[in-house]
Amino acid sequence: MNETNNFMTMFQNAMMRDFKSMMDDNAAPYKKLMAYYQCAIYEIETKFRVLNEEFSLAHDRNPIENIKTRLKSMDSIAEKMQRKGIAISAENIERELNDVAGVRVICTFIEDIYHLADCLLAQDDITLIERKDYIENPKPSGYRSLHLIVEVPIYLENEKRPMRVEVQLRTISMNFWASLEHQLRYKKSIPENEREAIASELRACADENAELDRRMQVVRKQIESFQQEDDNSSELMKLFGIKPKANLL
Ligand code: 0O2
Repeated sequence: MNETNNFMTMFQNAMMRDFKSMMDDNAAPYKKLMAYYQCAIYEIETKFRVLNEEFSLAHDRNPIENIKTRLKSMDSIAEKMQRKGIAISAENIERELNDVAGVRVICTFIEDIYHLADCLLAQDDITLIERKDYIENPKPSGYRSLHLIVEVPIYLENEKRPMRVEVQLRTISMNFWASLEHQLRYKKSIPENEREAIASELRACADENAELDRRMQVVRKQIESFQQEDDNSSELMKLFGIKPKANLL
């Protein structure tokens, strides 16, 4: 009896070892690929942080409110590959999907979005794969953002590897809107007529948001034009050696 038990334990242990090594063997290419995508995210995020820093020195304000990054989950990757009817393998994921690595840049003003996008695309290690301007051409849902699929090289021990990253640039109000609309998409329990009413209200909100973004940009320009006069006068004061009055605040 004892001999049988020992044999069973040895058999189970061997099975477990085989299963684990099979999982490790199969998981290794995915883990590696996901690590590469994570590195690509670091590269793109750093590029935006550098641009933000430089811009804030030159213009005394930050064009970027926030940067969010995400790696697509294995579940979402599997679901998308199935939807597209493509067999799941590390090579196919890399060839077929553009949005495994995602960087979302939340900007203060619409002009900042286009300026940052131009600055990124002007960098000589960035290749533009696709550009979708949902600000100029909003989706029927009301969704607005500028999407760029770019390729950025990552430098590994023995190789330079181009990796694709989806960059979404949007204003604070576009982001606020998209988060709320995203909830509507994934709440399956909402009855169809309610869903349509909410979607229609969201479309109206998206238009109002767009108008607000436009007006806020005009106000910023007005304020900046006065700022310019302030800067010019302080330059003149410096030139003539006039000391500014102490700021009492
Ligand atoms: P997640 O979890 O946000 O990543 P493709 O990805 O190219 O096969 P598509 O639709 O051509 O599919 O891509 P597109 O239009 O560039 O949009 C991809 C992403 O943009 C979506 O990712 C969303 O993040 C966002 N998006 C696009 N349209 C809408 C919209 O109407 N509402 C909201 N809230 N977000 C939108 P995923 O894959 O949906 O998921």
